[in-house]
Amino acid sequence: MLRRFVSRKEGRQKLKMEERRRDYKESNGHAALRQIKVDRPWRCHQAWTEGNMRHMKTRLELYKKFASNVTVANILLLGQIGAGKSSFFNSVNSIFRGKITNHACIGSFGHSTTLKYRQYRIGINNFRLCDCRGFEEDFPMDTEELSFILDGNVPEYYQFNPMVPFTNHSLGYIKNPDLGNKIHCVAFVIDGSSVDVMSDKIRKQLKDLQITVNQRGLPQVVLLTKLDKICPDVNADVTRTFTSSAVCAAVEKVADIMGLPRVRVRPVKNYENETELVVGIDILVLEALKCCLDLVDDFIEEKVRH
Ligand SMILES: Nc1nc2c(ncn2[C@@H]2O[C@H](COP(=O)(O)OP(=O)(O)OP(=O)(O)O)[C@@H](O)[C@H]2O)c(=O)[nH]1
Ligand SMILES: [Mg+2]
Repeated sequence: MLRRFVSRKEGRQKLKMEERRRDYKESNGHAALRQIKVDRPWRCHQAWTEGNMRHMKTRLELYKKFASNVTVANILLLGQIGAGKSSFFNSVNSIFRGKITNHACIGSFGHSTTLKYRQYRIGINNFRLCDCRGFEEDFPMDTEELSFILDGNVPEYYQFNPMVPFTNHSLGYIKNPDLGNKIHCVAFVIDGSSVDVMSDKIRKQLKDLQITVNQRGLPQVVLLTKLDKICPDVNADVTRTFTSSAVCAAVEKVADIMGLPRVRVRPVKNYENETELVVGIDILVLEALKCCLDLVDDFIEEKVRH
């Protein structure tokens, strides 16, 4: 009975999404799919060479935290279901392992694919990508639950239940986490191809979560995924990301929605259909990761000083 109810509801949601997409396309003359190539890149970026990619990778491998009680930087991936949070971890992991890996379960199943809280450490690197369940229109993420995650009270492998959020009575509650257990940077993961059809409910959820993040003074980044779906040119070759007006427009729109400077919106293409690593994809992912780690440094420095 519940299954039937849920699937009818999902069907309605899908229809609503399709309607919004259609309306948008009609009113914009397929603007989202039309690519106007700009002559000059709209943002300075790393050269798309293998040597440069290797250099970036090495620098991140050498990344170290300096505060005594913080040895590993914790970056939380937060976003709507299917935005590409787990795929981002898989992409980073693939780059550092030197081959395509699918360690984290990914997919589009109507509800969140990620059901457990995971703190993935990539190799022996000094950073962790913390992956959690995605929120939905009708199953928002509880802001109290987010507070516990940010403050380091939630144990790894905690099983999310949208009906029963985490509390200080939940199994495994970590009582006195130190700075090393807390989140040091939040990366909002947003599906670039759905920015134009983002519902008011999802916008409101993002804003509500952002308030909780802001209360802790935590730095924020947006990982704008699925660039290949925004622009056919980028789909053909990711090195066209910074000359794509469609990607530029999506970055501006998301910066506006989130109230963040444009530079905090990092376009990425996750590994999803590739069988081999691609230098361009690596560079976008590594640039995004570096941006997060630079912000972690500033945050921890500030925390240690006060
Ligand atoms: N084309 C394309 N597909 C992507 C990209 N990133 C992720 N995907 C696909 O999007 C779907 C959802 O990706 P996930 O990584 O599972 O998304 P998630 O945010 O972890 O989702 P939940 O765990 O359900 O909250 C998968 O089918 C991925 O292959 C991307 O950059 N481009
Ligand atoms: Mg996931």
